[in-house]
Amino acid sequence: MNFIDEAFLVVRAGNGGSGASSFRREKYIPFGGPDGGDGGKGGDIIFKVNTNTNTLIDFKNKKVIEASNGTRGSGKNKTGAAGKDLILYVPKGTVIYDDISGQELLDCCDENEYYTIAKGGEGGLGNARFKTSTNQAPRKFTSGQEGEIREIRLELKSLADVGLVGYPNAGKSTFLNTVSSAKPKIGSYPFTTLRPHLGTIRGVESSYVIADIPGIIDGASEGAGLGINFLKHISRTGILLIFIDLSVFNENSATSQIKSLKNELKQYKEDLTKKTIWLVCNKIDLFEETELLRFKDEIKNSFDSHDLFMISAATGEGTEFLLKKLETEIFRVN
Ligand SMILES: Nc1nc2c(ncn2[C@@H]2O[C@H](COP(=O)(O)OP(=O)(O)OP(=O)(O)O)[C@@H](O)[C@H]2O)c(=O)[nH]1
Ligand SMILES: [Mg+2]
Repeated sequence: MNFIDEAFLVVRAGNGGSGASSFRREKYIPFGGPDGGDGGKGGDIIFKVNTNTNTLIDFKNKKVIEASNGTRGSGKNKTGAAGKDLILYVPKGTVIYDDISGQELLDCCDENEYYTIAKGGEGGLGNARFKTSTNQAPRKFTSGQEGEIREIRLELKSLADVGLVGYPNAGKSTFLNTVSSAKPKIGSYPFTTLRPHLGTIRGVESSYVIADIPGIIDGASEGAGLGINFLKHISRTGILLIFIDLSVFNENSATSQIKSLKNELKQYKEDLTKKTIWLVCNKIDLFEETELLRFKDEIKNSFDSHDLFMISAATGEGTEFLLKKLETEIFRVN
């Protein structure tokens, strides 16, 4: 599997080069003054967003990443060469934490930005800098500063407006296929989706992004199924859609399904349950109107505070109405 959404690294920026101690030696100038140049600056380590990638796989086997050092200054007031900055490309939405303190350092969301994580050391000063009226021939120079070193953790938290949550087979990926140009795999077996997929919806006035993630089962927070770590990809969304599979609906399990899913969300992060959560009953094409009304009533009885939608991801019925509501809600939230 080439999808990785967490990586650990040590980044070390380049050291500054040392200043030089040197004196002019030219024909016919017996006592040339000091001409030792400064050392070059060490290279920075910089993160940049690459919108063509959606995985941190490139960092999987990397442990230490180093930028090059600045070189030593030299005579004739020559400054040493600066170390080359090292640019590391990450997917949009990669958050970088200090792995020791846990503090968030950078959130790489803007593809036009350069995010410097470790600064290269400044170059040392050459002896030419130390010439004064009382000391015309200083030998003093300084060494370059050390580059910054950081132990960091990279975490990809996808950027999306809407997240799809549900048991496996509920039809989350079918929905994303129907309403966007994203093409996550669809299958009649659980855990067809193994990594998040993002789909852009071109609304009437704006575009927004829906994230489809692997299905969640009871006990996912304790590691059952594919676990709940994928929930990080919907942690930034404003709205969550809980998908309910009507084909496995029975009167006792409908409410418990929703309760379990909400509980797994809570286990991951309390904040997730504070988002706007809408309930989406999928696969209405399999039922008569009277049955659908019965399902609706039952869910409304227990979860009246959540908006409820009835759709068929396969035929597209009800999806246009849902998308319209989503667009309005996203505009309202922003
Ligand atoms: N009849 C009917 N079948 C549907 C509908 N939506 C999805 N399905 C079927 O349900 C099965 C599961 O669909 P997926 O979209 O893969 O489900 P998922 O929620 O993404 O599942 P995971 O990726 O495993 O979490 C597939 O066989 C789909 O063809 C629907 O509206 N009506
Ligand atoms: Mg799926």
